Amino acid sequence: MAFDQRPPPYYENYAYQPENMVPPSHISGYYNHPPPYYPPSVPRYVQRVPTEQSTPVPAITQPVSSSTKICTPRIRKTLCLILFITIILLGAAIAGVLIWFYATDSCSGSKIHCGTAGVCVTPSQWCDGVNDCPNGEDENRCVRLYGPQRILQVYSSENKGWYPVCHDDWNDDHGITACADMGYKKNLYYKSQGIRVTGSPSFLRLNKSAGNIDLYKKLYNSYWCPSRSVVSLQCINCGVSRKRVNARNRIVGGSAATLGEWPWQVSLHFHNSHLCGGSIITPEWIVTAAHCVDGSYSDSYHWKVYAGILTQKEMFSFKALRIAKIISHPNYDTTTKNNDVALMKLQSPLHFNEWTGPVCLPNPGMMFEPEQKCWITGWGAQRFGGNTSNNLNAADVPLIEPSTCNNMYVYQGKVLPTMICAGYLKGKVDSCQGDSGGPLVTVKNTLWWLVGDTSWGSGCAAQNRPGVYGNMTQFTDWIYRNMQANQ
Ligand code: 4AZ
Repeated sequence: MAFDQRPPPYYENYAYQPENMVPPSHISGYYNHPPPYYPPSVPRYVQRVPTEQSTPVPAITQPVSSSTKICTPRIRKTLCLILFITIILLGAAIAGVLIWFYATDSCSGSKIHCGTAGVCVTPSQWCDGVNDCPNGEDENRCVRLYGPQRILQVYSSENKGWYPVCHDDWNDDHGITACADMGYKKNLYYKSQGIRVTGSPSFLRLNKSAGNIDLYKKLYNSYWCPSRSVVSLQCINCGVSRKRVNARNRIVGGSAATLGEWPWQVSLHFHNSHLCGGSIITPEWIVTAAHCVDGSYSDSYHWKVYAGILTQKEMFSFKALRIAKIISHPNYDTTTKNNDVALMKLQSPLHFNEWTGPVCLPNPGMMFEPEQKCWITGWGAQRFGGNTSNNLNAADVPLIEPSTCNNMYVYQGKVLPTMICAGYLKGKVDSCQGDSGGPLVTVKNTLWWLVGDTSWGSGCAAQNRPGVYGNMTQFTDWIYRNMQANQ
Protein backbone atom coordinates (compact mmCIF):
# COMPACT_ATOMS: atom_id res chain seq x y z
CA MET A 1 0.00 0.00 0.00
CA ALA A 2 1.40 3.47 -0.92
CA PHE A 3 1.51 6.52 1.42
CA ASP A 4 1.09 10.18 0.61
CA GLN A 5 4.45 11.82 1.44
CA ARG A 6 3.15 15.38 1.35
CA PRO A 7 2.92 17.37 4.65
CA PRO A 8 -0.43 17.09 6.33
CA PRO A 9 -2.99 19.40 4.73
CA TYR A 10 -4.37 22.37 6.49
CA TYR A 11 -8.06 22.96 6.16
CA GLU A 12 -10.40 25.72 7.00
CA ASN A 13 -13.30 23.71 8.29
CA TYR A 14 -15.60 24.22 5.34
CA ALA A 15 -16.53 20.64 5.15
CA TYR A 16 -17.38 20.33 1.54
CA GLN A 17 -16.40 22.66 -1.29
CA PRO A 18 -18.36 23.38 -4.36
CA GLU A 19 -16.74 23.14 -7.78
CA ASN A 20 -14.19 25.82 -8.94
CA MET A 21 -13.65 27.07 -5.44
CA VAL A 22 -10.33 28.80 -4.88
CA PRO A 23 -8.76 29.27 -1.49
CA PRO A 24 -9.57 32.66 0.13
CA SER A 25 -7.04 35.32 -0.91
CA HIS A 26 -6.53 36.98 2.51
CA ILE A 27 -4.69 34.00 3.78
CA SER A 28 -2.10 33.88 1.04
CA GLY A 29 1.28 35.40 1.98
CA TYR A 30 0.37 35.67 5.63
CA TYR A 31 1.69 32.31 6.64
CA ASN A 32 4.27 30.14 5.12
CA HIS A 33 1.65 28.02 3.59
CA PRO A 34 2.17 24.56 2.36
CA PRO A 35 1.45 24.06 -1.28
CA PRO A 36 -2.24 24.65 -1.87
CA TYR A 37 -4.44 21.68 -1.86
CA TYR A 38 -7.64 21.71 -3.71
CA PRO A 39 -10.32 19.28 -2.90
CA PRO A 40 -11.54 17.18 -5.70
CA SER A 41 -14.15 18.66 -7.92
CA VAL A 42 -16.71 16.02 -7.10
CA PRO A 43 -18.46 16.97 -3.88
CA ARG A 44 -17.98 14.47 -1.13
CA TYR A 45 -18.07 14.24 2.58
CA VAL A 46 -14.79 14.81 4.18
CA GLN A 47 -13.68 13.15 7.30
CA ARG A 48 -13.69 15.47 10.31
CA VAL A 49 -10.19 16.42 11.36
CA PRO A 50 -8.94 18.51 14.26
CA THR A 51 -8.63 22.21 13.59
CA GLU A 52 -7.46 25.10 15.79
CA GLN A 53 -11.07 26.12 16.43
CA SER A 54 -12.42 22.76 17.23
CA THR A 55 -11.63 20.91 20.39
CA PRO A 56 -9.68 17.81 19.69
CA VAL A 57 -11.84 14.74 19.58
CA PRO A 58 -10.83 11.19 19.73
CA ALA A 59 -11.07 9.21 16.55
CA ILE A 60 -14.30 7.67 17.68
CA THR A 61 -16.15 9.98 20.00
CA GLN A 62 -19.63 8.47 20.15
CA PRO A 63 -20.28 5.67 22.68
CA VAL A 64 -20.56 2.33 20.90
CA SER A 65 -23.82 0.56 21.66
CA SER A 66 -23.68 -3.15 22.53
CA SER A 67 -25.87 -3.91 19.54
CA THR A 68 -23.43 -2.26 17.27
CA LYS A 69 -20.77 -4.47 18.80
CA ILE A 70 -22.89 -7.62 18.39
CA CYS A 71 -23.93 -6.80 14.92
CA THR A 72 -20.71 -7.62 13.30
CA PRO A 73 -21.39 -9.41 10.03
CA ARG A 74 -20.14 -12.68 11.50
CA ILE A 75 -22.51 -12.60 14.48
CA ARG A 76 -25.36 -11.51 12.25
CA LYS A 77 -24.67 -14.46 9.99
CA THR A 78 -24.72 -16.84 12.99
CA LEU A 79 -27.99 -15.36 14.26
CA CYS A 80 -29.52 -15.72 10.81
CA LEU A 81 -28.43 -19.35 10.70
CA ILE A 82 -29.93 -20.05 14.15
CA LEU A 83 -33.19 -18.36 13.12
CA PHE A 84 -33.27 -20.35 9.91
CA ILE A 85 -32.69 -23.67 11.75
CA THR A 86 -35.35 -22.78 14.37
CA ILE A 87 -37.91 -22.05 11.63
CA ILE A 88 -37.09 -25.35 9.89
CA LEU A 89 -37.37 -27.30 13.16
CA LEU A 90 -40.66 -25.60 14.07
CA GLY A 91 -42.06 -26.35 10.63
CA ALA A 92 -41.00 -29.99 10.93
CA ALA A 93 -42.60 -30.25 14.39
CA ILE A 94 -45.92 -28.79 13.16
CA ALA A 95 -45.88 -31.11 10.14
CA GLY A 96 -45.15 -34.06 12.44
CA VAL A 97 -48.08 -33.24 14.72
CA LEU A 98 -50.41 -32.85 11.73
CA ILE A 99 -49.24 -36.15 10.17
CA TRP A 100 -49.67 -37.93 13.54
CA PHE A 101 -53.13 -36.40 13.99
CA TYR A 102 -54.35 -37.47 10.58
CA ALA A 103 -52.58 -40.83 10.58
CA THR A 104 -53.94 -41.90 13.97
CA ASP A 105 -57.29 -40.26 13.27
CA SER A 106 -57.45 -39.41 16.95
CA CYS A 107 -60.29 -37.54 18.57
CA SER A 108 -59.75 -35.49 21.68
CA GLY A 109 -61.83 -36.14 24.79
CA SER A 110 -64.75 -38.56 24.75
CA LYS A 111 -65.42 -38.62 21.02
CA ILE A 112 -65.78 -41.24 18.31
CA HIS A 113 -63.84 -40.79 15.09
CA CYS A 114 -65.77 -40.83 11.89
CA GLY A 115 -63.17 -42.65 9.84
CA THR A 116 -62.60 -39.49 7.82
CA ALA A 117 -59.30 -38.02 9.01
CA GLY A 118 -59.65 -35.76 12.01
CA VAL A 119 -63.46 -35.68 12.11
CA CYS A 120 -65.11 -36.73 15.40
CA VAL A 121 -68.61 -36.93 16.85
CA THR A 122 -69.95 -37.21 20.39
CA PRO A 123 -71.22 -40.63 21.63
CA SER A 124 -74.81 -39.36 21.49
CA GLN A 125 -74.42 -38.49 17.80
CA TRP A 126 -73.44 -42.09 16.97
CA CYS A 127 -76.36 -44.04 15.45
CA ASP A 128 -78.93 -41.37 16.30
CA GLY A 129 -80.47 -41.28 12.82
CA VAL A 130 -78.80 -38.00 11.85
CA ASN A 131 -75.72 -37.88 9.60
CA ASP A 132 -73.01 -36.00 11.50
CA CYS A 133 -69.88 -37.47 9.87
CA PRO A 134 -68.93 -36.19 6.40
CA ASN A 135 -69.66 -39.56 4.78
CA GLY A 136 -72.38 -40.58 7.21
CA GLU A 137 -70.08 -43.09 8.99
CA ASP A 138 -71.89 -42.36 12.27
CA GLU A 139 -75.04 -43.86 10.76
CA ASN A 140 -73.74 -46.60 8.48
CA ARG A 141 -71.78 -48.74 10.94
CA CYS A 142 -74.44 -49.17 13.61
CA VAL A 143 -74.29 -52.66 15.05
CA ARG A 144 -75.90 -54.34 18.03
CA LEU A 145 -76.37 -57.79 19.48
CA TYR A 146 -79.98 -58.81 19.91
CA GLY A 147 -81.56 -61.11 22.46
CA PRO A 148 -79.98 -63.84 24.62
CA GLN A 149 -78.53 -65.53 21.52
CA ARG A 150 -76.55 -62.38 20.69
CA ILE A 151 -77.74 -62.20 17.06
CA LEU A 152 -75.69 -59.61 15.19
CA GLN A 153 -77.88 -56.88 13.70
CA VAL A 154 -76.83 -54.00 11.46
CA TYR A 155 -78.94 -50.88 11.05
CA SER A 156 -79.95 -50.03 7.54
CA SER A 157 -80.53 -46.29 7.24
CA GLU A 158 -82.07 -46.94 3.81
CA ASN A 159 -84.76 -49.22 5.22
CA LYS A 160 -84.82 -47.67 8.67
CA GLY A 161 -84.50 -50.95 10.54
CA TRP A 162 -82.19 -53.50 12.17
CA TYR A 163 -81.35 -56.59 10.11
CA PRO A 164 -79.61 -59.87 11.00
CA VAL A 165 -76.57 -60.85 8.95
CA CYS A 166 -76.37 -64.18 7.08
CA HIS A 167 -73.63 -66.45 8.36
CA ASP A 168 -72.60 -67.23 4.75
CA ASP A 169 -68.97 -66.16 4.11
CA TRP A 170 -68.73 -64.62 7.56
CA ASN A 171 -65.34 -64.93 9.24
CA ASP A 172 -63.62 -63.87 12.47
CA ASP A 173 -62.17 -60.71 10.88
CA HIS A 174 -65.73 -59.55 10.24
CA GLY A 175 -66.59 -60.44 13.84
CA ILE A 176 -63.63 -58.43 15.16
CA THR A 177 -64.71 -55.40 13.09
CA ALA A 178 -68.31 -55.57 14.35
CA CYS A 179 -67.17 -55.95 17.98
CA ALA A 180 -64.73 -53.03 17.63
CA ASP A 181 -67.66 -50.91 16.40
CA MET A 182 -69.42 -51.70 19.67
CA GLY A 183 -66.41 -50.52 21.65
CA TYR A 184 -64.62 -53.81 22.36
CA LYS A 185 -60.84 -54.03 21.97
CA LYS A 186 -59.82 -56.37 19.15
CA ASN A 187 -57.84 -58.69 21.41
CA LEU A 188 -60.98 -59.52 23.44
CA TYR A 189 -62.88 -61.04 20.52
CA TYR A 190 -64.29 -64.42 21.49
CA LYS A 191 -66.34 -66.10 18.74
CA SER A 192 -68.87 -65.99 15.90
CA GLN A 193 -71.39 -68.76 15.35
CA GLY A 194 -74.14 -69.55 12.90
CA ILE A 195 -77.62 -69.71 14.47
CA ARG A 196 -80.61 -71.23 12.71
CA VAL A 197 -82.83 -68.55 11.16
CA THR A 198 -86.13 -67.91 12.85
CA GLY A 199 -88.61 -65.72 11.02
CA SER A 200 -86.84 -62.53 10.01
CA PRO A 201 -88.46 -61.00 6.92
CA SER A 202 -85.17 -59.73 5.57
CA PHE A 203 -81.43 -60.24 5.99
CA LEU A 204 -78.14 -58.68 5.07
CA ARG A 205 -75.71 -60.74 3.03
CA LEU A 206 -72.00 -60.37 2.39
CA ASN A 207 -70.98 -59.65 -1.16
CA LYS A 208 -68.12 -62.14 -1.58
CA SER A 209 -66.77 -60.53 -4.73
CA ALA A 210 -66.61 -57.05 -3.17
CA GLY A 211 -62.94 -57.58 -2.30
CA ASN A 212 -61.13 -56.00 0.58
CA ILE A 213 -63.53 -53.16 1.36
CA ASP A 214 -65.28 -52.00 4.54
CA LEU A 215 -67.51 -54.72 6.08
CA TYR A 216 -70.63 -52.54 5.96
CA LYS A 217 -70.10 -51.69 2.29
CA LYS A 218 -70.11 -55.42 1.51
CA LEU A 219 -73.60 -55.93 2.94
CA TYR A 220 -76.67 -55.99 0.76
CA ASN A 221 -80.32 -56.76 1.45
CA SER A 222 -81.58 -60.29 0.83
CA TYR A 223 -84.81 -62.18 1.53
CA TRP A 224 -82.94 -65.34 2.49
CA CYS A 225 -79.67 -66.81 3.73
CA PRO A 226 -78.37 -69.78 1.68
CA SER A 227 -76.93 -71.30 4.89
CA ARG A 228 -80.25 -70.69 6.64
CA SER A 229 -78.28 -69.32 9.56
CA VAL A 230 -77.44 -65.86 10.90
CA VAL A 231 -74.41 -64.55 12.78
CA SER A 232 -74.36 -64.85 16.55
CA LEU A 233 -71.48 -62.90 18.02
CA GLN A 234 -69.72 -63.01 21.36
CA CYS A 235 -67.29 -60.09 21.62
CA ILE A 236 -65.92 -61.15 25.01
CA ASN A 237 -65.89 -64.37 26.99
CA CYS A 238 -68.29 -63.15 29.65
CA GLY A 239 -70.75 -64.41 32.22
CA VAL A 240 -68.83 -67.49 33.30
CA SER A 241 -68.79 -68.42 36.96
CA ARG A 242 -66.47 -71.29 37.67
CA LYS A 243 -68.31 -72.11 40.86
CA ARG A 244 -71.78 -73.58 41.06
CA VAL A 245 -73.91 -70.94 42.72
CA ASN A 246 -76.00 -72.19 45.63
CA ALA A 247 -79.55 -71.04 46.12
CA ARG A 248 -79.77 -68.71 49.08
CA ASN A 249 -82.76 -67.29 50.75
CA ARG A 250 -81.26 -65.27 53.21
CA ILE A 251 -76.77 -59.08 51.70
CA VAL A 252 -79.53 -58.28 54.32
CA GLY A 253 -80.62 -61.86 54.68
CA GLY A 254 -77.85 -63.16 52.42
CA SER A 255 -74.92 -65.47 53.07
CA ALA A 256 -71.17 -65.37 52.59
CA ALA A 257 -69.99 -65.90 49.02
CA THR A 258 -67.06 -68.09 48.03
CA LEU A 259 -64.08 -67.05 45.91
CA GLY A 260 -64.76 -67.19 42.15
CA GLU A 261 -68.53 -67.38 42.57
CA TRP A 262 -69.08 -63.77 41.47
CA PRO A 263 -65.91 -62.99 39.48
CA TRP A 264 -67.26 -59.68 38.11
CA GLN A 265 -67.88 -58.19 41.56
CA VAL A 266 -65.48 -55.42 42.60
CA SER A 267 -65.18 -53.36 45.77
CA LEU A 268 -64.78 -49.63 45.13
CA HIS A 269 -62.84 -47.79 47.82
CA PHE A 270 -62.99 -44.04 48.20
CA HIS A 271 -60.23 -42.55 50.36
CA ASN A 272 -59.29 -46.11 51.36
CA SER A 273 -62.63 -47.38 52.58
CA HIS A 274 -65.30 -49.42 50.83
CA LEU A 275 -68.08 -47.22 49.51
CA CYS A 276 -69.72 -48.99 46.60
CA GLY A 277 -69.78 -52.12 44.50
CA GLY A 278 -69.22 -52.45 40.78
CA SER A 279 -69.25 -55.03 37.98
CA ILE A 280 -66.45 -55.87 35.56
CA ILE A 281 -67.63 -55.82 31.93
CA THR A 282 -64.26 -55.75 30.11
CA PRO A 283 -60.63 -55.79 31.37
CA GLU A 284 -60.75 -51.98 31.43
CA TRP A 285 -64.34 -51.08 32.29
CA ILE A 286 -66.37 -51.26 35.49
CA VAL A 287 -70.09 -50.47 35.70
CA THR A 288 -71.32 -48.82 38.88
CA ALA A 289 -74.04 -46.39 39.99
CA ALA A 290 -73.91 -42.68 39.12
CA HIS A 291 -74.86 -41.78 42.71
CA CYS A 292 -71.61 -43.45 43.91
CA VAL A 293 -69.49 -41.00 41.90
CA ASP A 294 -71.61 -37.89 42.28
CA GLY A 295 -70.28 -34.44 43.26
CA SER A 296 -67.18 -34.65 45.48
CA TYR A 297 -66.92 -38.39 44.70
CA SER A 298 -66.28 -37.74 41.01
CA ASP A 299 -62.49 -37.39 41.38
CA SER A 300 -61.04 -40.62 39.98
CA TYR A 301 -57.79 -40.05 41.90
CA HIS A 302 -59.35 -40.97 45.26
CA TRP A 303 -60.89 -44.26 44.09
CA LYS A 304 -59.33 -47.72 44.23
CA VAL A 305 -60.69 -50.92 42.74
CA TYR A 306 -60.29 -54.38 44.30
CA ALA A 307 -61.10 -57.43 42.19
CA GLY A 308 -60.96 -61.16 42.96
CA ILE A 309 -60.91 -60.63 46.75
CA LEU A 310 -63.52 -61.89 49.19
CA THR A 311 -62.94 -59.93 52.41
CA GLN A 312 -62.39 -56.24 53.09
CA LYS A 313 -59.57 -57.17 55.52
CA GLU A 314 -57.63 -58.93 52.74
CA MET A 315 -57.91 -55.86 50.48
CA PHE A 316 -55.47 -53.86 52.60
CA SER A 317 -52.70 -56.30 51.70
CA PHE A 318 -53.62 -56.49 48.00
CA LYS A 319 -52.59 -54.12 45.25
CA ALA A 320 -55.48 -51.92 44.17
CA LEU A 321 -56.27 -50.90 40.62
CA ARG A 322 -56.46 -47.19 39.86
CA ILE A 323 -59.04 -45.38 37.78
CA ALA A 324 -58.22 -43.33 34.71
CA LYS A 325 -61.67 -41.91 34.04
CA ILE A 326 -65.19 -41.78 35.48
CA ILE A 327 -68.14 -41.27 33.12
CA SER A 328 -71.53 -40.65 34.71
CA HIS A 329 -74.70 -40.93 32.68
CA PRO A 330 -75.34 -37.39 31.39
CA ASN A 331 -79.03 -37.67 32.30
CA TYR A 332 -78.54 -38.94 35.83
CA ASP A 333 -80.99 -37.19 38.15
CA THR A 334 -79.90 -36.94 41.80
CA THR A 335 -83.47 -36.50 43.05
CA THR A 336 -85.29 -39.22 41.14
CA LYS A 337 -82.20 -41.47 40.61
CA ASN A 338 -83.18 -41.66 36.94
CA ASN A 339 -80.28 -43.10 34.86
CA ASP A 340 -78.27 -44.15 37.92
CA VAL A 341 -75.32 -45.63 36.03
CA ALA A 342 -71.66 -44.73 35.61
CA LEU A 343 -68.56 -46.19 34.01
CA MET A 344 -65.07 -46.36 35.45
CA LYS A 345 -62.13 -46.88 33.11
CA LEU A 346 -59.16 -48.53 34.75
CA GLN A 347 -55.66 -47.14 34.29
CA SER A 348 -54.37 -50.57 33.29
CA PRO A 349 -56.34 -53.64 32.21
CA LEU A 350 -57.30 -56.40 34.62
CA HIS A 351 -55.99 -59.92 34.07
CA PHE A 352 -58.85 -62.38 34.09
CA ASN A 353 -58.37 -65.62 35.98
CA GLU A 354 -60.31 -68.07 38.14
CA TRP A 355 -61.49 -65.32 40.49
CA THR A 356 -61.85 -62.34 38.15
CA GLY A 357 -63.88 -62.12 34.94
CA PRO A 358 -66.54 -60.07 33.16
CA VAL A 359 -70.33 -60.37 33.37
CA CYS A 360 -72.33 -60.14 30.11
CA LEU A 361 -74.14 -56.93 29.26
CA PRO A 362 -77.79 -57.58 28.45
CA ASN A 363 -78.86 -57.06 24.86
CA PRO A 364 -81.93 -55.27 23.62
CA GLY A 365 -84.64 -57.86 23.10
CA MET A 366 -83.64 -59.85 26.16
CA MET A 367 -86.79 -60.81 27.96
CA PHE A 368 -86.67 -61.73 31.59
CA GLU A 369 -89.47 -63.63 33.27
CA PRO A 370 -91.76 -61.39 35.40
CA GLU A 371 -90.32 -63.01 38.50
CA GLN A 372 -86.99 -64.11 37.08
CA LYS A 373 -84.65 -65.34 39.74
CA CYS A 374 -81.67 -63.00 40.17
CA TRP A 375 -78.81 -62.57 42.63
CA ILE A 376 -77.49 -59.53 44.43
CA THR A 377 -73.97 -59.39 45.87
CA GLY A 378 -71.94 -56.91 47.89
CA TRP A 379 -70.10 -55.86 51.03
CA GLY A 380 -73.01 -53.67 52.10
CA ALA A 381 -74.58 -53.45 55.55
CA GLN A 382 -76.52 -56.44 56.87
CA ARG A 383 -79.13 -54.20 58.46
CA PHE A 384 -80.26 -50.65 57.74
CA GLY A 385 -77.75 -48.23 59.32
CA GLY A 386 -75.23 -51.03 59.95
CA ASN A 387 -71.55 -51.19 59.00
CA THR A 388 -70.00 -52.47 55.81
CA SER A 389 -69.56 -56.28 55.89
CA ASN A 390 -66.13 -57.83 55.90
CA ASN A 391 -67.30 -60.74 53.74
CA LEU A 392 -68.83 -60.58 50.30
CA ASN A 393 -72.47 -61.60 50.69
CA ALA A 394 -74.98 -62.86 48.18
CA ALA A 395 -78.71 -63.34 48.15
CA ASP A 396 -81.21 -64.47 45.57
CA VAL A 397 -84.08 -62.13 44.80
CA PRO A 398 -86.82 -62.40 42.18
CA LEU A 399 -87.60 -59.54 39.80
CA ILE A 400 -90.76 -57.62 40.66
CA GLU A 401 -92.94 -56.38 37.83
CA PRO A 402 -92.90 -52.56 37.38
CA SER A 403 -96.69 -52.35 37.81
CA THR A 404 -96.43 -54.08 41.20
CA CYS A 405 -93.40 -52.08 42.31
CA ASN A 406 -95.11 -48.82 41.38
CA ASN A 407 -98.45 -49.54 43.06
CA MET A 408 -99.84 -47.41 45.89
CA TYR A 409 -98.54 -49.77 48.59
CA VAL A 410 -95.01 -49.87 47.24
CA TYR A 411 -93.23 -47.05 45.40
CA GLN A 412 -96.24 -45.15 44.01
CA GLY A 413 -94.90 -44.39 40.54
CA LYS A 414 -91.33 -43.58 41.56
CA VAL A 415 -89.95 -46.54 39.61
CA LEU A 416 -89.08 -45.16 36.17
CA PRO A 417 -88.41 -47.18 32.97
CA THR A 418 -84.63 -46.91 33.64
CA MET A 419 -85.23 -48.84 36.90
CA ILE A 420 -86.11 -52.40 37.79
CA CYS A 421 -87.28 -53.80 41.14
CA ALA A 422 -86.11 -57.00 42.76
CA GLY A 423 -86.70 -58.52 46.17
CA TYR A 424 -89.64 -59.54 48.32
CA LEU A 425 -92.67 -57.49 49.30
CA LYS A 426 -92.55 -59.19 52.65
CA GLY A 427 -89.03 -57.78 53.17
CA LYS A 428 -86.21 -59.61 54.99
CA VAL A 429 -83.84 -60.03 51.99
CA ASP A 430 -82.46 -56.98 50.24
CA SER A 431 -79.46 -54.93 49.21
CA CYS A 432 -78.43 -52.18 51.62
CA GLN A 433 -75.98 -49.27 52.11
CA GLY A 434 -72.60 -50.17 50.61
CA ASP A 435 -74.11 -52.53 48.01
CA SER A 436 -74.84 -49.60 45.68
CA GLY A 437 -73.39 -49.82 42.20
CA GLY A 438 -72.97 -53.57 42.59
CA PRO A 439 -74.58 -56.24 40.41
CA LEU A 440 -78.04 -57.71 40.09
CA VAL A 441 -77.42 -60.74 37.88
CA THR A 442 -79.30 -63.67 36.37
CA VAL A 443 -78.50 -66.82 34.38
CA LYS A 444 -79.85 -67.25 30.88
CA ASN A 445 -78.63 -69.59 28.13
CA THR A 446 -75.96 -70.82 30.60
CA LEU A 447 -74.38 -67.34 30.94
CA TRP A 448 -74.56 -64.71 33.69
CA TRP A 449 -76.05 -61.37 32.64
CA LEU A 450 -75.99 -58.00 34.38
CA VAL A 451 -79.68 -57.17 34.86
CA GLY A 452 -79.13 -54.10 37.02
CA ASP A 453 -76.88 -52.04 39.29
CA THR A 454 -77.93 -51.48 42.91
CA SER A 455 -79.48 -48.02 43.09
CA TRP A 456 -81.98 -47.20 45.84
CA GLY A 457 -84.77 -48.29 48.12
CA SER A 458 -86.57 -47.06 51.18
CA GLY A 459 -84.56 -48.51 54.05
CA CYS A 460 -83.33 -52.08 53.72
CA ALA A 461 -85.39 -55.28 53.63
CA ALA A 462 -88.52 -53.52 54.86
CA GLN A 463 -91.99 -54.72 53.97
CA ASN A 464 -93.28 -53.36 50.63
CA ARG A 465 -89.93 -51.63 50.07
CA PRO A 466 -87.93 -53.84 47.71
CA GLY A 467 -84.60 -52.86 46.21
CA VAL A 468 -84.57 -50.71 43.08
CA TYR A 469 -81.84 -51.25 40.48
CA GLY A 470 -80.69 -49.43 37.34
CA ASN A 471 -82.28 -51.26 34.37
CA MET A 472 -79.13 -52.27 32.51
CA THR A 473 -80.85 -53.16 29.22
CA GLN A 474 -81.71 -49.44 28.99
CA PHE A 475 -78.05 -48.50 29.39
CA THR A 476 -76.23 -51.00 27.15
CA ASP A 477 -76.32 -48.65 24.20
CA TRP A 478 -74.89 -45.77 26.24
CA ILE A 479 -72.19 -48.09 27.64
CA TYR A 480 -71.07 -49.28 24.19
CA ARG A 481 -70.92 -45.76 22.78
CA ASN A 482 -68.79 -44.58 25.70
CA MET A 483 -66.49 -47.58 25.52
CA GLN A 484 -66.05 -46.84 21.84
CA ALA A 485 -65.40 -43.15 22.41
CA ASN A 486 -62.84 -43.77 25.16
CA GLN A 487 -60.80 -46.69 23.79
C1 4AZ B 1 -77.75 -47.41 49.72
O1 4AZ B 1 -77.93 -46.46 50.46
C2 4AZ B 1 -78.88 -48.35 49.49
N1 4AZ B 1 -82.65 -51.56 49.92
C3 4AZ B 1 -78.75 -49.39 48.61
C4 4AZ B 1 -79.80 -50.25 48.39
C5 4AZ B 1 -80.98 -50.08 49.03
C6 4AZ B 1 -81.16 -49.06 49.91
C7 4AZ B 1 -80.09 -48.17 50.13
C8 4AZ B 1 -82.11 -51.04 48.77
O2 4AZ B 1 -76.67 -47.61 49.15
